[in-house]
Amino acid sequence: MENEKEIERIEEEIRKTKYNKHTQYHIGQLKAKLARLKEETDKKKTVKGKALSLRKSGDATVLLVGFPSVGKSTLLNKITSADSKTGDYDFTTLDVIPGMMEYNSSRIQILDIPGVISGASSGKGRGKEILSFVRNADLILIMIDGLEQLGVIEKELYDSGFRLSQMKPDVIIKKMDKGGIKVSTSVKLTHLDEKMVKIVLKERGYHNAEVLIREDLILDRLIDSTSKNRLYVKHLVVYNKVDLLMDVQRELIPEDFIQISSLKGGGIEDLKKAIWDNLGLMRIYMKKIGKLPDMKEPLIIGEGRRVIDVAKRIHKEFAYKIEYARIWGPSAKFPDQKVGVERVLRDGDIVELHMK
Ligand SMILES: Nc1nc2c(ncn2[C@@H]2O[C@H](COP(=O)(O)OP(=O)(O)OP(=O)(O)O)[C@@H](O)[C@H]2O)c(=O)[nH]1
Ligand SMILES: [Mg+2]
Repeated sequence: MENEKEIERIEEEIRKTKYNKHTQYHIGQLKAKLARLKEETDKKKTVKGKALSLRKSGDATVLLVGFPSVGKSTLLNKITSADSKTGDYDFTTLDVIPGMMEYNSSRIQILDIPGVISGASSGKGRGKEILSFVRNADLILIMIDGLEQLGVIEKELYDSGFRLSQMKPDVIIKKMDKGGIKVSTSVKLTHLDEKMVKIVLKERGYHNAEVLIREDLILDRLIDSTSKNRLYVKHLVVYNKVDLLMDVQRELIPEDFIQISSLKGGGIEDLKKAIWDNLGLMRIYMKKIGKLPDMKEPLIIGEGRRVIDVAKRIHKEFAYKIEYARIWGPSAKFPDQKVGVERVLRDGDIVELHMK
């Protein structure tokens, strides 16, 4: 309770204070303190309210969020197969409606959590509750049926620690035993200086540390870099019910939003493809020596993975046993190319593993 009052007071002060040369360090300190207080309250909540757990199922997990009645359930029914098996959930305090979408031979779990955003407009969002729950979401789909909803949802997710389609701050903080706070940078900082870094780190509980900054940080990202419960996850905005809009209204929708009609079916294939593209998955077809490749059930694995990662996925021990591979398909320079275990694969490759 004490913390909550203090949080409100600081938020108010930050709102009222203009950011300039004279106030910047004070604001920096306030923001860092705010982050600390919020983390403390969140921790208490998690202990009391039982951390929710989600068993991962399928090749990737997508979280669907949006205001009530935007059409989340309608979409889920349309893109997931009714008979597909889904994971088990701890329904302690949240309703989760899971569905499994099959696409490009992969199984993508889509979670609809009604009520997450409903409280946002009243300032009582449940975003924080779901934060621990969805730590392993690979993609967030924000569904809207009006442009004005987006800001509210984004703010709710931001306040809950989500950093949508952002890179993790390129900052390394190493705790030390003594020596105070030492800051080194590999780029010129144009938004803040060493003094600010020290103020923020001290407020976040670092007294002796080596900090290496490798991007032109802004204050909020500096604070993010000192926080453990930030979630850097990709997102897509899906504009639903476009069947109700006139052409002139549709033209106002930003180009990178995916326009669909869950009810009539328009845009659904584009959406599925966008989900696949943003998850960064690849299909690797396995071939046994002397046999034809299995073109029906590829191994689904993240982009940028190597031969050795594929081997490991098939059997833990293969990591030590594998000697080389033969490959066909998009990444092979020629069919039946012999490659080493560090070779990075591409979507659609056929791989034959050779053991020692
Ligand atoms: N015209 C039109 N109506 C739609 C579309 N998608 C959903 N609806 C309608 O919108 C209403 C709400 O849809 P739901 O799928 O239940 O919405 P929801 O987001 O799951 O709502 P909550 O579970 O309450 O959060 C229903 O009457 C749907 O038929 C669409 O693409 N076009
Ligand atoms: Mg629903």
